[in-house]
Amino acid sequence: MTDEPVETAEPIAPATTQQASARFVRVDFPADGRDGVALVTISRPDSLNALSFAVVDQIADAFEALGGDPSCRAIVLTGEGERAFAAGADIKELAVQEATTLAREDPFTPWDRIRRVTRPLIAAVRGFALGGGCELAMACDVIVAGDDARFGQPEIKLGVMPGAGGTQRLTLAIGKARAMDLILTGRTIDAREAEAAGLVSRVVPAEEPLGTALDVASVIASMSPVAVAAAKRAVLRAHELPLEAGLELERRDFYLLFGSEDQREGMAAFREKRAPAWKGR
Ligand code: CO8
Repeated sequence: MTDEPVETAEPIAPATTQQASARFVRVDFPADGRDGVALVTISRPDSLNALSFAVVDQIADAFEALGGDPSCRAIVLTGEGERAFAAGADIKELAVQEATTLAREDPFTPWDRIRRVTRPLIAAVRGFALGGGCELAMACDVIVAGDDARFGQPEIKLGVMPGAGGTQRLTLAIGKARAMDLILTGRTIDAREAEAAGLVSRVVPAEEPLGTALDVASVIASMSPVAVAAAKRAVLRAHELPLEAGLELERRDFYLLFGSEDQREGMAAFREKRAPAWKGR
């Protein structure tokens, strides 16, 4: 796989770069009894899995394809190698961009596609999750971090700011005071500090995030897909809506789940002391 820096004096048009033909994202289905789980791997280890426009586009493509596959019930996202989940946007590509090109081409639209993924997304983070890499982890629903992970939004050191959700999601995750500290100084934090701040779901030994993330995905995949989709939607609304609107929508979806076969099956199985057989409807 070629992974050469893009060398051009011209601003790069998104999705039509020289990189667009290279594959930087792999999709696997772990063949170890983890039914319903897909693994998406960002594979640019020589660049610490830097997120060029093409890479983010390929991640969004992979998520959308898996979202259309009823046999996929949960998706794990990770970065190739031990050094990084993703060390941010591809600085070599970003460096040559111009405001007018960015405004015209709007190359961050794949991030909107990632936001709309209905399958649960579990990030398995080793090493660096910086800038766009931290934003990508935060776009996932659960973050499992190795104790070697480092999180941060160092864009300020490059004379810019987070651009793919960092100012919003980091603030929602860890609060204004801590988010301002990280975003305005560019300081990075380790996995333990990230866990204490509420940024990550679990911290595990350095070599274990992928296995743990696959286990988490496997548990989620064993639940009713209808209930999982509704629950994910409702939790995201806590971030997107004022409390009153969020509570109203949560209650409506809760009521609606009582129109599903899975609700009847789940509660019947509990009463009959057996495992539920989900129908996904
Ligand atoms: N972009 C491009 N290449 C990178 C990046 C990156 N973000 N990060 C690392 N690399 C490359 C290095 O250039 C180097 O390549 P080469 O061997 O060809 O010189 C290779 O990866 C290894 O990196 P280092 O030698 O620097 O490794 P170190 O262990 O010395 O340092 C660090 C690791 C601290 C992670 C360091 O590489 C670093 O600071 N990287 C940049 C981190 C950063 O600033 N990230 C934010 C980028 S801006 C951003 O994300 C904006 C978000 C906007 C929206 C998102 C759109 C996708």
